[in-house]
Amino acid sequence: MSLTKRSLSLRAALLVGFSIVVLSVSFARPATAALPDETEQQTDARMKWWRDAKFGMFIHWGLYSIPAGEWNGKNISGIGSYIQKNGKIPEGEYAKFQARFNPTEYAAKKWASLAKRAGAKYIVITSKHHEGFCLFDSKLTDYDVMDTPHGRDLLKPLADACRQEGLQICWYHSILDWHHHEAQGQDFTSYRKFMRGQLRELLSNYGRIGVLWFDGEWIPQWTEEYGRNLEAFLREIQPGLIVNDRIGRGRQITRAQKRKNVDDTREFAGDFGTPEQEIPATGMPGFNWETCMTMNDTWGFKKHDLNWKSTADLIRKLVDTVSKGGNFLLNVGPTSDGIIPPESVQRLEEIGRWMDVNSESIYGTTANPFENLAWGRATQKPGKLYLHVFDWPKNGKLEVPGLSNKVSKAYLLADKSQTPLAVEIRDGIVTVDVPPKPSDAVDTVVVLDIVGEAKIVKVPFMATADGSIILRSKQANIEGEGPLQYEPARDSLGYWTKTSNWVSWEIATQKGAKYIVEITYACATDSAGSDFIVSVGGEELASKVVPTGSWSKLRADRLGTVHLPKGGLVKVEVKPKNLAGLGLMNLRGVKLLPAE
Ligand code: FHN
Repeated sequence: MSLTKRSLSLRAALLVGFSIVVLSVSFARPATAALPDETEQQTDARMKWWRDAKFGMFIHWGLYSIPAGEWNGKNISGIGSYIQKNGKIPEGEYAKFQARFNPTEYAAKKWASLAKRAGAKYIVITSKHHEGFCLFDSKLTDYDVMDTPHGRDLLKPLADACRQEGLQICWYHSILDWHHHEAQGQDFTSYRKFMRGQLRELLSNYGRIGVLWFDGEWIPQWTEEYGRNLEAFLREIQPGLIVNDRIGRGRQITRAQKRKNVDDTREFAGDFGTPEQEIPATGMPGFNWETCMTMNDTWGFKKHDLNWKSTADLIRKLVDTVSKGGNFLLNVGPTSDGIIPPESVQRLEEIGRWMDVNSESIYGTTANPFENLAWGRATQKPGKLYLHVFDWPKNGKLEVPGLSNKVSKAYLLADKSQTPLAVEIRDGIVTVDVPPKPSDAVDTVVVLDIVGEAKIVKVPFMATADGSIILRSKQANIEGEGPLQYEPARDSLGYWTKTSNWVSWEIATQKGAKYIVEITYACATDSAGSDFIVSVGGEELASKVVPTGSWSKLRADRLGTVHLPKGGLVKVEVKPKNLAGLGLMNLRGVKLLPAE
Protein backbone atom coordinates (compact mmCIF):
# COMPACT_ATOMS: atom_id res chain seq x y z
CA MET A 1 0.00 0.00 0.00
CA SER A 2 1.52 3.23 -1.06
CA LEU A 3 1.87 5.51 1.87
CA THR A 4 0.46 8.92 1.26
CA LYS A 5 2.17 11.73 3.03
CA ARG A 6 0.09 12.07 6.15
CA SER A 7 0.26 13.39 9.62
CA LEU A 8 3.58 14.84 10.63
CA SER A 9 5.45 14.25 7.44
CA LEU A 10 7.37 17.39 6.44
CA ARG A 11 5.69 18.94 3.40
CA ALA A 12 8.65 21.13 2.63
CA ALA A 13 10.91 19.51 0.04
CA LEU A 14 14.31 18.44 1.40
CA LEU A 15 16.84 21.25 1.11
CA VAL A 16 18.92 20.63 -2.01
CA GLY A 17 22.56 19.81 -1.25
CA PHE A 18 21.92 18.54 2.26
CA SER A 19 23.76 15.29 2.81
CA ILE A 20 21.43 13.46 5.13
CA VAL A 21 22.14 10.23 6.90
CA VAL A 22 19.70 7.73 5.46
CA LEU A 23 17.89 6.52 8.53
CA SER A 24 17.65 2.74 8.84
CA VAL A 25 14.38 2.85 10.72
CA SER A 26 11.48 2.22 8.41
CA PHE A 27 8.03 3.57 9.06
CA ALA A 28 6.20 1.33 6.64
CA ARG A 29 2.96 0.62 8.43
CA PRO A 30 2.93 -2.99 9.64
CA ALA A 31 0.30 -5.14 7.90
CA THR A 32 -1.75 -5.25 11.09
CA ALA A 33 -2.15 -1.50 10.97
CA ALA A 34 -3.60 -1.11 7.51
CA LEU A 35 -4.45 2.54 7.99
CA PRO A 36 -6.84 3.78 5.33
CA ASP A 37 -4.85 5.60 2.69
CA GLU A 38 -5.69 9.21 3.35
CA THR A 39 -5.11 11.78 0.64
CA GLU A 40 -3.86 15.22 1.57
CA GLN A 41 -7.34 16.54 0.83
CA GLN A 42 -8.87 14.02 3.23
CA THR A 43 -6.33 14.93 5.89
CA ASP A 44 -7.10 18.61 5.35
CA ALA A 45 -10.81 17.94 5.70
CA ARG A 46 -10.30 15.91 8.89
CA MET A 47 -7.97 18.51 10.41
CA LYS A 48 -9.91 21.63 9.28
CA TRP A 49 -11.89 22.25 12.49
CA TRP A 50 -8.71 21.87 14.57
CA ARG A 51 -6.55 24.08 12.31
CA ASP A 52 -9.22 26.80 12.31
CA ALA A 53 -9.87 26.53 16.06
CA LYS A 54 -6.41 27.82 17.09
CA PHE A 55 -7.22 28.01 20.82
CA GLY A 56 -8.11 25.22 23.27
CA MET A 57 -8.42 24.79 27.03
CA PHE A 58 -6.40 22.00 28.69
CA ILE A 59 -7.70 20.53 31.98
CA HIS A 60 -5.41 18.53 34.27
CA TRP A 61 -7.50 16.93 37.00
CA GLY A 62 -6.99 13.81 39.11
CA LEU A 63 -6.22 12.46 42.57
CA TYR A 64 -3.10 14.67 42.62
CA SER A 65 -5.43 17.64 43.20
CA ILE A 66 -6.03 16.32 46.73
CA PRO A 67 -2.42 16.63 48.04
CA ALA A 68 -2.17 19.69 45.76
CA GLY A 69 1.59 19.86 45.99
CA GLU A 70 1.95 18.98 49.67
CA TRP A 71 2.83 15.65 51.31
CA ASN A 72 3.68 14.87 54.96
CA GLY A 73 3.53 18.59 55.67
CA LYS A 74 6.15 19.37 53.05
CA ASN A 75 5.83 21.43 49.91
CA ILE A 76 6.75 18.99 47.10
CA SER A 77 8.63 20.56 44.19
CA GLY A 78 7.77 19.93 40.56
CA ILE A 79 4.48 19.79 38.72
CA GLY A 80 1.42 18.87 40.73
CA SER A 81 0.55 15.88 38.54
CA TYR A 82 3.86 14.29 39.51
CA ILE A 83 3.48 14.42 43.29
CA GLN A 84 3.21 10.62 43.55
CA LYS A 85 6.78 10.37 42.23
CA ASN A 86 8.28 13.63 43.44
CA GLY A 87 6.80 13.11 46.89
CA LYS A 88 7.88 9.44 46.89
CA ILE A 89 4.35 8.48 47.99
CA PRO A 90 4.03 4.68 48.21
CA GLU A 91 1.42 3.32 45.78
CA GLY A 92 -0.77 2.02 48.59
CA GLU A 93 -0.74 5.39 50.32
CA TYR A 94 -1.44 7.24 47.09
CA ALA A 95 -4.36 4.96 46.18
CA LYS A 96 -6.06 6.02 49.43
CA PHE A 97 -6.76 9.39 47.81
CA GLN A 98 -9.41 7.60 45.76
CA ALA A 99 -11.67 7.24 48.80
CA ARG A 100 -11.33 10.99 49.39
CA PHE A 101 -12.04 12.19 45.86
CA ASN A 102 -15.38 13.99 46.01
CA PRO A 103 -15.59 17.10 43.79
CA THR A 104 -18.85 18.42 45.21
CA GLU A 105 -18.37 21.77 43.43
CA TYR A 106 -17.84 20.23 39.96
CA ALA A 107 -20.02 22.00 37.39
CA ALA A 108 -19.29 20.82 33.86
CA LYS A 109 -21.59 23.44 32.34
CA LYS A 110 -19.66 26.22 34.09
CA TRP A 111 -16.36 24.84 32.83
CA ALA A 112 -17.61 24.62 29.24
CA SER A 113 -19.16 28.08 29.45
CA LEU A 114 -15.89 29.53 30.81
CA ALA A 115 -13.92 27.97 27.94
CA LYS A 116 -16.43 29.38 25.47
CA ARG A 117 -16.25 32.87 27.00
CA ALA A 118 -12.46 32.71 26.80
CA GLY A 119 -12.72 32.09 23.07
CA ALA A 120 -11.48 28.50 23.23
CA LYS A 121 -12.95 26.18 20.61
CA TYR A 122 -12.04 22.85 22.22
CA ILE A 123 -11.36 21.31 25.62
CA VAL A 124 -8.77 18.57 26.26
CA ILE A 125 -9.30 16.91 29.66
CA THR A 126 -7.23 14.19 31.33
CA SER A 127 -9.24 10.97 31.09
CA LYS A 128 -6.33 9.23 32.86
CA HIS A 129 -3.03 10.80 33.81
CA HIS A 130 0.17 8.97 34.76
CA GLU A 131 -1.33 8.13 38.19
CA GLY A 132 -3.67 5.69 36.41
CA PHE A 133 -6.85 7.03 38.06
CA CYS A 134 -9.71 7.34 35.56
CA LEU A 135 -12.11 10.28 35.60
CA PHE A 136 -14.57 8.14 33.64
CA ASP A 137 -16.63 5.01 34.27
CA SER A 138 -14.35 2.20 33.10
CA LYS A 139 -15.45 -1.41 33.20
CA LEU A 140 -11.79 -2.42 33.12
CA THR A 141 -10.65 -1.08 36.46
CA ASP A 142 -11.87 -0.12 39.92
CA TYR A 143 -9.32 2.69 40.00
CA ASP A 144 -11.86 5.09 38.58
CA VAL A 145 -14.27 7.76 39.69
CA MET A 146 -17.10 5.23 40.14
CA ASP A 147 -15.29 3.92 43.24
CA THR A 148 -15.14 7.31 44.93
CA PRO A 149 -17.62 9.23 47.09
CA HIS A 150 -18.51 11.13 43.93
CA GLY A 151 -19.46 7.89 42.17
CA ARG A 152 -20.39 9.41 38.81
CA ASP A 153 -18.63 9.70 35.47
CA LEU A 154 -17.00 13.15 35.23
CA LEU A 155 -16.37 13.18 31.49
CA LYS A 156 -19.91 12.56 30.31
CA PRO A 157 -21.38 15.83 31.65
CA LEU A 158 -18.43 17.76 30.26
CA ALA A 159 -18.84 16.19 26.81
CA ASP A 160 -22.54 17.11 26.88
CA ALA A 161 -21.82 20.65 28.08
CA CYS A 162 -19.21 21.16 25.37
CA ARG A 163 -21.70 20.15 22.71
CA GLN A 164 -24.23 22.58 24.13
CA GLU A 165 -21.61 25.36 23.92
CA GLY A 166 -20.47 24.35 20.43
CA LEU A 167 -17.06 23.25 21.67
CA GLN A 168 -15.22 20.07 20.67
CA ILE A 169 -14.49 17.67 23.54
CA CYS A 170 -11.13 15.89 23.48
CA TRP A 171 -9.42 13.37 25.76
CA TYR A 172 -5.88 13.42 27.13
CA HIS A 173 -4.73 9.84 27.87
CA SER A 174 -1.42 8.79 29.41
CA ILE A 175 0.43 5.75 28.07
CA LEU A 176 2.60 5.87 31.19
CA ASP A 177 0.52 4.38 34.03
CA TRP A 178 2.04 4.08 37.48
CA HIS A 179 -0.95 2.11 38.76
CA HIS A 180 -2.10 -0.43 36.21
CA HIS A 181 1.14 -1.01 34.38
CA GLU A 182 3.65 -0.85 37.21
CA ALA A 183 1.84 -1.18 40.53
CA GLN A 184 -0.37 -3.97 39.20
CA GLY A 185 2.71 -5.63 37.69
CA GLN A 186 0.96 -5.97 34.35
CA ASP A 187 3.25 -7.19 31.57
CA PHE A 188 3.34 -4.67 28.81
CA THR A 189 1.44 -6.77 26.30
CA SER A 190 -1.51 -7.18 28.64
CA TYR A 191 -1.20 -3.49 29.57
CA ARG A 192 -1.45 -2.54 25.90
CA LYS A 193 -4.61 -4.65 25.68
CA PHE A 194 -6.00 -2.90 28.78
CA MET A 195 -5.15 0.48 27.32
CA ARG A 196 -6.91 -0.34 24.05
CA GLY A 197 -9.95 -1.47 25.99
CA GLN A 198 -10.13 1.84 27.86
CA LEU A 199 -9.59 3.83 24.68
CA ARG A 200 -12.45 1.92 23.08
CA GLU A 201 -14.61 2.96 26.03
CA LEU A 202 -13.52 6.59 25.62
CA LEU A 203 -14.32 6.57 21.89
CA SER A 204 -17.56 4.60 22.14
CA ASN A 205 -19.44 6.04 25.09
CA TYR A 206 -19.18 9.83 24.75
CA GLY A 207 -20.10 10.68 21.16
CA ARG A 208 -17.73 12.27 18.66
CA ILE A 209 -14.33 12.97 20.16
CA GLY A 210 -12.14 15.62 18.49
CA VAL A 211 -8.64 14.72 19.63
CA LEU A 212 -6.99 11.91 21.54
CA TRP A 213 -4.09 13.70 23.20
CA PHE A 214 -1.53 11.09 24.21
CA ASP A 215 1.24 11.60 26.72
CA GLY A 216 3.74 9.52 28.67
CA GLU A 217 5.00 7.96 25.45
CA TRP A 218 8.59 8.27 26.65
CA ILE A 219 8.50 4.99 28.57
CA PRO A 220 11.10 2.54 27.17
CA GLN A 221 8.50 -0.11 26.35
CA TRP A 222 6.62 2.17 23.97
CA THR A 223 7.57 2.31 20.28
CA GLU A 224 6.66 4.26 17.19
CA GLU A 225 5.22 1.06 15.75
CA TYR A 226 2.94 0.60 18.76
CA GLY A 227 1.84 4.14 18.05
CA ARG A 228 1.06 3.36 14.44
CA ASN A 229 -0.87 0.29 15.33
CA LEU A 230 -2.81 2.15 17.99
CA GLU A 231 -3.60 4.95 15.54
CA ALA A 232 -5.08 2.41 13.12
CA PHE A 233 -7.11 0.82 15.92
CA LEU A 234 -8.52 4.19 17.02
CA ARG A 235 -9.35 5.28 13.47
CA GLU A 236 -11.44 2.17 13.04
CA ILE A 237 -13.59 3.36 15.93
CA GLN A 238 -13.73 7.07 15.03
CA PRO A 239 -12.37 7.69 11.50
CA GLY A 240 -12.46 11.47 11.96
CA LEU A 241 -10.31 11.39 15.08
CA ILE A 242 -7.19 13.56 15.37
CA VAL A 243 -4.26 12.30 17.44
CA ASN A 244 -1.04 14.03 18.54
CA ASP A 245 2.55 12.95 17.93
CA ARG A 246 2.84 11.47 21.43
CA ILE A 247 0.83 8.44 20.25
CA GLY A 248 4.20 7.28 18.91
CA ARG A 249 7.75 8.55 19.26
CA GLY A 250 7.33 11.60 17.08
CA ARG A 251 8.46 14.00 19.82
CA GLN A 252 11.66 12.10 20.39
CA ILE A 253 12.40 11.88 16.68
CA THR A 254 11.61 15.54 16.13
CA ARG A 255 13.90 16.46 19.02
CA ALA A 256 16.66 14.29 17.58
CA GLN A 257 16.18 15.99 14.25
CA LYS A 258 16.49 19.37 15.94
CA ARG A 259 19.66 18.31 17.73
CA LYS A 260 21.22 17.00 14.57
CA ASN A 261 19.56 19.67 12.52
CA VAL A 262 18.69 16.86 10.15
CA ASP A 263 15.94 17.29 7.65
CA ASP A 264 13.88 14.19 7.59
CA THR A 265 10.92 13.04 5.60
CA ARG A 266 10.07 10.22 7.98
CA GLU A 267 6.46 10.12 8.93
CA PHE A 268 5.49 9.97 12.55
CA ALA A 269 2.33 8.49 13.94
CA GLY A 270 -0.03 11.26 14.88
CA ASP A 271 -1.31 14.45 13.26
CA PHE A 272 0.42 17.27 15.10
CA GLY A 273 3.55 18.20 17.02
CA THR A 274 3.30 19.14 20.69
CA PRO A 275 5.91 21.64 21.91
CA GLU A 276 5.35 22.03 25.62
CA GLN A 277 5.75 25.21 27.70
CA GLU A 278 7.50 26.82 24.72
CA ILE A 279 6.67 28.49 21.43
CA PRO A 280 9.27 27.36 18.88
CA ALA A 281 11.20 30.40 17.61
CA THR A 282 10.24 29.64 14.01
CA GLY A 283 7.15 27.54 14.68
CA MET A 284 7.23 24.06 13.11
CA PRO A 285 7.14 24.82 9.37
CA GLY A 286 5.55 21.99 7.41
CA PHE A 287 3.94 20.47 10.50
CA ASN A 288 0.59 20.85 12.23
CA TRP A 289 1.55 21.81 15.78
CA GLU A 290 0.13 22.99 19.08
CA THR A 291 1.93 24.55 22.02
CA CYS A 292 0.54 23.48 25.41
CA MET A 293 1.22 25.77 28.35
CA THR A 294 0.34 26.29 31.99
CA MET A 295 -0.88 29.58 33.45
CA ASN A 296 1.45 29.17 36.44
CA ASP A 297 4.12 26.46 36.63
CA THR A 298 2.01 23.36 37.22
CA TRP A 299 -0.37 21.19 35.22
CA GLY A 300 -2.24 19.67 38.16
CA PHE A 301 -3.44 21.94 40.96
CA LYS A 302 -0.80 23.03 43.54
CA LYS A 303 -2.00 25.28 46.34
CA HIS A 304 1.36 27.08 46.65
CA ASP A 305 2.01 27.71 42.96
CA LEU A 306 1.15 31.39 42.65
CA ASN A 307 3.51 32.12 39.77
CA TRP A 308 0.72 33.20 37.43
CA LYS A 309 1.49 34.55 33.99
CA SER A 310 -0.26 37.87 33.33
CA THR A 311 -3.22 38.00 30.97
CA ALA A 312 -1.21 40.30 28.70
CA ASP A 313 1.54 37.70 28.52
CA LEU A 314 -0.97 34.92 27.79
CA ILE A 315 -2.69 36.92 25.03
CA ARG A 316 0.65 37.66 23.40
CA LYS A 317 1.63 33.97 23.69
CA LEU A 318 -1.62 32.99 21.99
CA VAL A 319 -0.98 35.52 19.21
CA ASP A 320 2.70 34.56 18.87
CA THR A 321 1.77 30.88 18.55
CA VAL A 322 -0.97 31.50 15.99
CA SER A 323 1.25 33.91 14.03
CA LYS A 324 3.69 31.02 13.58
CA GLY A 325 0.96 28.63 12.41
CA GLY A 326 0.30 26.78 15.66
CA ASN A 327 -2.56 26.17 18.07
CA PHE A 328 -2.42 27.30 21.69
CA LEU A 329 -3.64 24.87 24.39
CA LEU A 330 -3.86 26.74 27.71
CA ASN A 331 -4.10 24.69 30.91
CA VAL A 332 -6.22 24.93 34.05
CA GLY A 333 -5.77 22.67 37.08
CA PRO A 334 -9.03 22.34 39.06
CA THR A 335 -9.01 21.69 42.83
CA SER A 336 -10.19 18.38 44.32
CA ASP A 337 -13.52 20.13 45.02
CA GLY A 338 -13.96 20.70 41.31
CA ILE A 339 -13.19 24.43 41.32
CA ILE A 340 -11.09 26.07 38.61
CA PRO A 341 -8.75 28.46 40.51
CA PRO A 342 -10.06 32.04 40.44
CA GLU A 343 -6.75 33.25 39.06
CA SER A 344 -7.31 30.99 36.04
CA VAL A 345 -10.92 32.09 35.67
CA GLN A 346 -9.89 35.75 35.76
CA ARG A 347 -7.28 35.26 33.03
CA LEU A 348 -9.64 33.28 30.81
CA GLU A 349 -12.34 35.94 31.18
CA GLU A 350 -9.83 38.69 30.28
CA ILE A 351 -8.53 36.73 27.30
CA GLY A 352 -12.15 36.33 26.28
CA ARG A 353 -12.71 40.08 26.32
CA TRP A 354 -9.76 40.53 23.97
CA MET A 355 -11.05 37.70 21.77
CA ASP A 356 -14.53 39.26 21.66
CA VAL A 357 -12.97 42.15 19.73
CA ASN A 358 -10.16 40.39 17.87
CA SER A 359 -11.02 36.72 17.28
CA GLU A 360 -11.34 37.36 13.52
CA SER A 361 -7.53 37.78 13.54
CA ILE A 362 -7.11 34.39 15.24
CA TYR A 363 -9.66 31.79 14.09
CA GLY A 364 -9.02 30.35 10.64
CA THR A 365 -5.81 32.31 10.11
CA THR A 366 -2.47 31.00 8.90
CA ALA A 367 1.14 31.77 9.76
CA ASN A 368 2.37 35.22 8.88
CA PRO A 369 4.55 35.64 5.82
CA PHE A 370 6.96 37.99 7.58
CA GLU A 371 10.10 36.85 9.32
CA ASN A 372 10.30 39.28 12.18
CA LEU A 373 8.18 42.33 12.85
CA ALA A 374 9.80 44.72 15.31
CA TRP A 375 6.50 45.90 16.77
CA GLY A 376 4.55 42.64 17.09
CA ARG A 377 3.19 39.73 15.05
CA ALA A 378 0.97 39.11 12.02
CA THR A 379 -1.65 36.57 11.01
CA GLN A 380 -3.38 36.28 7.69
CA LYS A 381 -6.40 35.10 5.74
CA PRO A 382 -6.77 35.29 1.95
CA GLY A 383 -6.91 39.01 1.11
CA LYS A 384 -6.31 40.14 4.67
CA LEU A 385 -3.29 40.76 6.87
CA TYR A 386 -3.85 41.21 10.61
CA LEU A 387 -1.05 43.28 12.16
CA HIS A 388 -0.89 42.57 15.91
CA VAL A 389 0.81 45.64 17.32
CA PHE A 390 2.32 45.05 20.78
CA ASP A 391 4.61 48.15 20.69
CA TRP A 392 2.62 51.07 19.36
CA PRO A 393 4.71 53.44 17.19
CA LYS A 394 5.28 56.69 19.06
CA ASN A 395 5.42 58.63 15.78
CA GLY A 396 2.08 57.24 14.59
CA LYS A 397 3.74 55.51 11.65
CA LEU A 398 3.35 51.70 11.57
CA GLU A 399 5.95 50.35 9.14
CA VAL A 400 5.43 47.00 7.41
CA PRO A 401 8.72 46.13 5.70
CA GLY A 402 8.72 44.05 2.57
CA LEU A 403 5.01 43.79 1.77
CA SER A 404 4.78 43.96 -2.00
CA ASN A 405 1.02 43.67 -2.34
CA LYS A 406 -1.32 46.51 -3.23
CA VAL A 407 -3.09 47.62 -0.06
CA SER A 408 -6.69 48.52 -0.83
CA LYS A 409 -7.60 49.54 2.72
CA ALA A 410 -6.25 49.74 6.26
CA TYR A 411 -8.34 50.01 9.42
CA LEU A 412 -8.43 49.10 13.10
CA LEU A 413 -10.14 45.73 13.70
CA ALA A 414 -11.74 47.23 16.82
CA ASP A 415 -13.30 49.98 14.67
CA LYS A 416 -16.63 48.52 13.54
CA SER A 417 -17.06 51.34 11.00
CA GLN A 418 -13.65 50.42 9.52
CA THR A 419 -12.60 54.07 9.13
CA PRO A 420 -9.78 53.92 6.55
CA LEU A 421 -6.25 54.73 7.78
CA ALA A 422 -3.82 56.50 5.42
CA VAL A 423 -1.32 54.14 3.77
CA GLU A 424 1.93 55.05 2.01
CA ILE A 425 4.10 52.59 0.11
CA ARG A 426 7.74 53.57 -0.51
CA ASP A 427 10.93 51.53 -1.10
CA GLY A 428 9.06 48.32 -0.34
CA ILE A 429 7.83 49.59 3.00
CA VAL A 430 4.12 50.01 3.69
CA THR A 431 3.55 52.76 6.25
CA VAL A 432 0.15 53.06 7.95
CA ASP A 433 -0.81 56.27 9.76
CA VAL A 434 -2.22 55.04 13.06
CA PRO A 435 -3.90 56.98 15.91
CA PRO A 436 -1.63 58.39 18.64
CA LYS A 437 -2.82 55.77 21.13
CA PRO A 438 -3.54 52.02 20.68
CA SER A 439 -7.10 50.85 21.35
CA ASP A 440 -5.65 47.90 23.31
CA ALA A 441 -2.35 48.25 25.15
CA VAL A 442 -1.69 44.51 24.95
CA ASP A 443 -2.37 43.97 21.26
CA THR A 444 -4.14 46.37 18.89
CA VAL A 445 -4.92 44.79 15.53
CA VAL A 446 -4.55 46.80 12.32
CA VAL A 447 -6.14 45.14 9.28
CA LEU A 448 -4.74 45.50 5.78
CA ASP A 449 -7.00 44.51 2.90
CA ILE A 450 -4.51 43.34 0.29
CA VAL A 451 -4.79 42.28 -3.32
CA GLY A 452 -3.76 38.64 -3.80
CA GLU A 453 -1.74 36.43 -1.48
CA ALA A 454 0.68 38.27 0.80
CA LYS A 455 4.05 38.55 -0.92
CA ILE A 456 7.13 39.62 1.00
CA VAL A 457 10.33 40.93 -0.53
CA LYS A 458 13.60 41.43 1.29
CA VAL A 459 13.89 45.03 2.36
CA PRO A 460 16.44 46.88 4.40
CA PHE A 461 16.11 46.53 8.12
CA MET A 462 14.52 49.53 9.79
CA ALA A 463 14.90 50.97 13.23
CA THR A 464 12.33 49.90 15.79
CA ALA A 465 10.32 52.36 17.91
CA ASP A 466 13.30 52.90 20.24
CA GLY A 467 15.70 53.50 17.34
CA SER A 468 17.50 50.17 17.57
CA ILE A 469 17.98 47.86 14.59
CA ILE A 470 17.71 44.14 15.33
CA LEU A 471 19.46 41.85 12.84
CA ARG A 472 18.52 38.20 13.36
CA SER A 473 20.47 35.22 12.12
CA LYS A 474 17.38 33.80 10.41
CA GLN A 475 17.24 36.84 8.13
CA ALA A 476 20.92 37.14 7.30
CA ASN A 477 22.22 36.78 3.77
CA ILE A 478 24.70 33.91 3.81
CA GLU A 479 27.63 34.68 1.54
CA GLY A 480 30.13 32.24 0.03
CA GLU A 481 29.90 28.50 -0.57
CA GLY A 482 30.09 26.30 2.48
CA PRO A 483 28.14 24.63 5.23
CA LEU A 484 27.29 27.86 7.08
CA GLN A 485 23.53 27.61 7.67
CA TYR A 486 20.65 28.73 9.85
CA GLU A 487 19.88 26.16 12.57
CA PRO A 488 16.18 26.46 13.56
CA ALA A 489 16.70 24.49 16.75
CA ARG A 490 19.25 27.03 17.95
CA ASP A 491 17.80 30.03 16.11
CA SER A 492 21.41 30.73 15.13
CA LEU A 493 23.82 30.50 12.20
CA GLY A 494 26.04 27.46 12.66
CA TYR A 495 28.48 25.15 10.85
CA TRP A 496 30.71 28.22 10.33
CA THR A 497 33.70 26.16 9.43
CA LYS A 498 35.12 28.19 6.53
CA THR A 499 36.60 31.70 6.47
CA SER A 500 35.14 32.02 2.96
CA ASN A 501 31.66 32.21 4.55
CA TRP A 502 30.34 35.46 5.93
CA VAL A 503 26.95 37.01 6.58
CA SER A 504 25.36 40.35 5.79
CA TRP A 505 22.21 42.36 6.24
CA GLU A 506 21.15 45.62 4.59
CA ILE A 507 19.87 48.41 6.81
CA ALA A 508 18.28 51.77 6.13
CA THR A 509 19.77 54.44 8.46
CA GLN A 510 19.14 58.09 9.21
CA LYS A 511 21.76 60.71 8.25
CA GLY A 512 24.43 61.00 10.94
CA ALA A 513 23.24 57.90 12.80
CA LYS A 514 25.53 56.63 15.61
CA TYR A 515 25.16 53.06 16.88
CA ILE A 516 26.66 50.84 19.54
CA VAL A 517 27.27 47.48 17.85
CA GLU A 518 26.34 44.41 19.92
CA ILE A 519 26.88 40.83 18.74
CA THR A 520 25.28 37.74 20.34
CA TYR A 521 26.81 34.33 19.80
CA ALA A 522 27.76 31.00 21.32
CA CYS A 523 31.03 29.13 21.02
CA ALA A 524 32.29 25.91 22.56
CA THR A 525 35.45 26.36 24.58
CA ASP A 526 37.59 24.21 22.32
CA SER A 527 36.70 26.35 19.30
CA ALA A 528 37.04 29.86 20.74
CA GLY A 529 39.72 32.41 19.91
CA SER A 530 39.01 33.12 16.24
CA ASP A 531 39.33 36.74 15.08
CA PHE A 532 36.44 38.37 13.27
CA ILE A 533 35.27 41.75 11.98
CA VAL A 534 31.86 43.39 12.17
CA SER A 535 31.55 46.17 9.63
CA VAL A 536 28.72 48.71 9.38
CA GLY A 537 28.70 50.86 6.27
CA GLY A 538 32.39 50.09 5.85
CA GLU A 539 33.36 51.06 9.44
CA GLU A 540 35.11 48.01 10.91
CA LEU A 541 35.13 46.76 14.52
CA ALA A 542 37.55 43.87 15.17
CA SER A 543 37.07 41.31 17.93
CA LYS A 544 37.99 37.81 19.09
CA VAL A 545 35.55 34.99 19.88
CA VAL A 546 35.29 34.36 23.62
CA PRO A 547 34.32 30.85 24.82
CA THR A 548 30.73 30.70 26.12
CA GLY A 549 30.84 27.08 27.30
CA SER A 550 28.83 25.43 24.54
CA TRP A 551 27.45 25.90 21.04
CA SER A 552 24.11 26.92 22.59
CA LYS A 553 25.17 29.10 25.54
CA LEU A 554 24.89 32.68 24.32
CA ARG A 555 26.79 35.84 25.25
CA ALA A 556 26.33 39.40 24.05
CA ASP A 557 29.43 41.53 23.36
CA ARG A 558 29.43 45.29 22.70
CA LEU A 559 32.17 45.81 20.13
CA GLY A 560 32.19 49.60 19.89
CA THR A 561 30.42 52.50 18.20
CA VAL A 562 30.01 53.35 14.51
CA HIS A 563 29.03 56.69 12.99
CA LEU A 564 27.18 56.88 9.65
CA PRO A 565 27.39 60.49 8.51
CA LYS A 566 25.66 59.88 5.20
CA GLY A 567 22.89 57.54 6.33
CA GLY A 568 20.79 55.71 3.70
CA LEU A 569 21.20 52.03 2.79
CA VAL A 570 24.31 50.38 4.26
CA LYS A 571 25.51 46.84 4.77
CA VAL A 572 26.26 45.18 8.07
CA GLU A 573 28.69 42.28 7.72
CA VAL A 574 30.23 39.68 10.05
CA LYS A 575 33.39 38.19 8.59
CA PRO A 576 35.91 35.71 10.04
CA LYS A 577 39.61 36.63 9.79
CA ASN A 578 40.79 33.20 10.91
CA LEU A 579 39.53 30.03 12.57
CA ALA A 580 41.04 29.00 15.88
CA GLY A 581 39.06 25.77 16.05
CA LEU A 582 36.25 23.81 14.39
CA GLY A 583 33.89 26.72 13.89
CA LEU A 584 33.92 30.49 14.21
CA MET A 585 30.78 30.77 16.38
CA ASN A 586 27.03 30.12 16.37
CA LEU A 587 25.71 33.58 15.59
CA ARG A 588 22.33 34.57 17.07
CA GLY A 589 22.38 38.10 15.71
CA VAL A 590 23.66 41.68 15.75
CA LYS A 591 21.99 44.70 17.36
CA LEU A 592 22.62 48.35 16.50
CA LEU A 593 21.70 50.36 19.59
CA PRO A 594 21.34 54.14 19.29
CA ALA A 595 24.46 55.81 20.77
CA GLU A 596 23.59 58.86 22.89
O1 FHN B 1 4.13 14.58 32.90
C1 FHN B 1 3.20 15.22 32.05
C2 FHN B 1 2.66 16.45 32.70
O2 FHN B 1 2.01 16.12 33.89
C3 FHN B 1 1.66 17.10 31.74
O3 FHN B 1 0.59 16.20 31.51
C4 FHN B 1 2.37 17.44 30.46
C5 FHN B 1 1.38 18.05 29.48
O4 FHN B 1 1.85 17.90 28.19
N1 FHN B 1 2.92 16.23 29.87
C6 FHN B 1 3.87 15.54 30.72
C7 FHN B 1 5.17 16.31 30.90
O5 FHN B 1 5.74 16.46 29.61
